[in-house]
Formats: sequence, C-alpha cells, structure tokens
Amino acid sequence: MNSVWQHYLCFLHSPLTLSLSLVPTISFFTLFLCPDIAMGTTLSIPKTEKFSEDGENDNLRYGLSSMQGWRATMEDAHAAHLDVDSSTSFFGVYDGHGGKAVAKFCAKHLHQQVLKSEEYIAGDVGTSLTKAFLRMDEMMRGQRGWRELAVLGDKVKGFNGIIEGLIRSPRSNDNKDQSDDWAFEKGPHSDFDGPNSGSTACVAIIRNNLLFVANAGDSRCVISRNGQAYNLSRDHKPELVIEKERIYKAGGFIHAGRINGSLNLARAIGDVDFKNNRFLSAEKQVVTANPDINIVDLHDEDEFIVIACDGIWDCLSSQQLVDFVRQELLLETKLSEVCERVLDRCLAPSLAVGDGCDNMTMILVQFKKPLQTSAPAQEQSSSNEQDASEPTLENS
Ligand SMILES: *[C@@H]1O[C@H](CO)[C@@H](O)[C@H](O)[C@H]1NC(C)=O
Ligand SMILES: *[C@@H]1O[C@H](CO)[C@@H](O)[C@H](O)[C@H]1NC(C)=O
Ligand SMILES: CC(=O)N[C@H]1CO[C@H](CO)[C@@H](O)[C@@H]1O
Repeated sequence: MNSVWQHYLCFLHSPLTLSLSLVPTISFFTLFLCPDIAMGTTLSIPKTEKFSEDGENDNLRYGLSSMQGWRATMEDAHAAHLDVDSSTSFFGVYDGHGGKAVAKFCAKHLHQQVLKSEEYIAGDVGTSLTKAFLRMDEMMRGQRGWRELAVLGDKVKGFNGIIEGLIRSPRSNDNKDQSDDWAFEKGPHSDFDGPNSGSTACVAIIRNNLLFVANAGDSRCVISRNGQAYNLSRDHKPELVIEKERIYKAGGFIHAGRINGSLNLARAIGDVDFKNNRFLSAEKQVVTANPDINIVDLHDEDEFIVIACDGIWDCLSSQQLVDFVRQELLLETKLSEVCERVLDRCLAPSLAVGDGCDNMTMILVQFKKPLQTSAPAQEQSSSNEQDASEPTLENS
C-alpha cells in the first residue's frame, strides 16, 4: 500500500486523532501511534495472511499461496492459468523489488503476450516466451506504460501513481487486452523510459508432455522426478560467470554481490536505469529481461514442479523443498495448503533470525497420471537435445 494511504488509515483508525484538528499535529501523532508504519518498511507484528488458490484440469492440479511475511508491502505477483488454450497451462511467479507495479504488470500482461506472438501460434513456445519477457520492458515505456504502471500502484517519477493513474485511465481499456496492439499514445509522459523498479519472472508452460521454463532473476523452478529435485532454472545472481561478463562488458560493476552496489540480481524486467546503454541490444545491457529457456520432456516419474521466489529458496534448498512437499502430500491433498505450510515453515519466528523476512509466493503444480504422451503433429521438433532421463539446465 502506498505509504501516504497507510498514514491516513492509521490516522483515521486512531481515536485520539478525532479530537485533534490542528494539521501540524497529524504527522506527530501518526509517528507516535504508528511508529512501524511511519518509520520503515518492516512491520513489528508479522502479517501472515495468505492469498491461496487451487485449480485442476484433466492433466494437472495446482495450488498456490502468497504471503506478505514481515515486509510492509507485498511485492510478489503471480499468474496461474490452467487452460490458456486447449492443451496449454501457464504459471508464473513475479517477485518485485523497489515497488510492486512491475510484478503486477507482468502478472497481467506476460502470458497474453506469449499467446499473441506469431512464434507461439507457429508452435515455438520457447521463442515466444523470450519475446514476451523482452516485450514487457517495451510496453512499460511511454505514456501508455506510465499510465498502466500508475494504475497498478507505484509512484512513478515523483507523481502519486495511484491518484493520477486512476484519474487518467480510461476504464474501458481493461477489457479489450486480447485484441490490443499496445499502440503508441501521445501524452504528458510520452518520453517515459520505463520504471526504475523491477521484477523477476519465472514462468512454466505445460503443453502436453512438454514443459517450458523461462526465467529471468532469482526466482526458481524445480521439478521432483521420483523424489529427486532438479533445478529447471538458474538463479541469476550477479556473481554467476555469464552474468558477470555481461555486466562488466556493459559498463557496470559488482560490489558486495550487487550490481553497482545496489541490485542483487542480474536479470529482471524493469530496472531501466541498468538498461540505458544506447550501443547495446536489450540482451547485452547490465541488467536484461532476456530469460533462460529450458525445455523438458515430461516422464511418468515426474511428480510435480514448484515455482517460488527467493524468499523460499533462502530458507530451503531445492531438495529440501521437494522432500517437504512430498511429505505433506502424504497427509494433505489440497495443494494450496501444502504451499501454505511451506510458507509457514519459511516464515522466521523473529526478525533476528535473518531469513524468512521476505514476501513469499509459491506455486505447486502436480501432474496427474498417466501423462498424456501423444504430442500433436505441429509440436515443436527443435530445441530439445537434452538427456532424456535428466532435466538438466540449458547453459546458453
Ligand atoms: C539448485 O540451485 C542451487 C542454487 O544455484 C544450488 O545451490 C543447488 O545445489 C541446486 N540444486 C539441485 C538439486 O540441483
Ligand atoms: C553503474 O556503474 C557504472 C560505472 O560506474 C555507471 O557508468 C552507471 O551509470 C551505473 N549505473 C547505475 C544505474 O547506477
Ligand atoms: C520474495 C521476496 O524477496 N520479495 C521481495 C519482497 O520485498 C523486498 C523489498 O522490496 C524485495 O527486496 C524482495 O525481493
């Protein structure tokens, strides 16, 4: 929530303020009565309410849960669409930093850009994912991008996005995204370069017996194959050799594990301050939205995948999480509850512990048996040259 509104809510909820009418006393009493809200981003009382959801079709079941943890604002967003078309499911976790608007923007638009692309229609899901990731940065520019981000709740370049965005946004726009080609719009923010806040994106598309994982950032997708955990994505931390090389070539540096001493991940959607080298393509900037694409043949031994943001992986390893989920699945069949237990397990009992203070999101997708094994004729024939028994990472 915008801090201005937090102040107001706090103010309105305080009985003491009812008797006070002097404006200068407002900020004093807000500070006095709501010190946590007024002074920082960490709440002293953990906010552990969760948003949870379940769904299933003939091939899979999913559950997800999202929890605010100890942070003052929830910056994660997610997308779960079981049937984006007759044979395809889409799941994405978007973990925002510096604000929630970019994560929400991705949750709203990324899957639609995948579905709209020529490559997707031609059966090349991997390329359509790459293009959709890069497209997010393009769409967030200019008057239209500015307005959309403002509506989604960030302050953009000093304007109060919530207020100005609501006034400016034509309401009818929300319904016609499917046919929308995101035309250029002239207006007061035509020269907007895009947001300085950003988001990771970790997306899984399941189509018949193929799994496509696209990742940019430090969220992670893991598969359980007969109880063995395999990473299906690579955490894009600045220290990784391939990231480091790109960062230095593009003129950035790494200090204390962070790009230019500030950003602790090397790929993200948004963060345009790290993407403004005019001589380089989007893929070669200090920070890039360009995802790794991993294509996996699903087997009968494949039990489930998990997509989760770094808050989970800071607390459990891939194998530990797979073990935990398998244990829970023996007792609990509602997948969102399994996710909730993981989140509870990862929520640190106090701030002193260090880990677990993040906002957290986890999606669990379980394959129903037997897997559909006949892929349609137009199915992708390229790209998958991996060892059939082990879903290794593509290291491109
Ligand atoms: C998954 O990736 C993490 C982070 O790079 C690594 O520490 C871990 O060993 C990997 N786990 C598996 C099962 O590959
Ligand atoms: C990062 O550091 C490089 C080298 O000092 C500098 O040229 C660049 O402007 C910095 N970028 C940001 C966004 O801080
Ligand atoms: C899961 C997670 O870590 N999400 C984000 C929660 O909010 C903070 C503060 O902005 C981010 O740094 C985290 O990445």
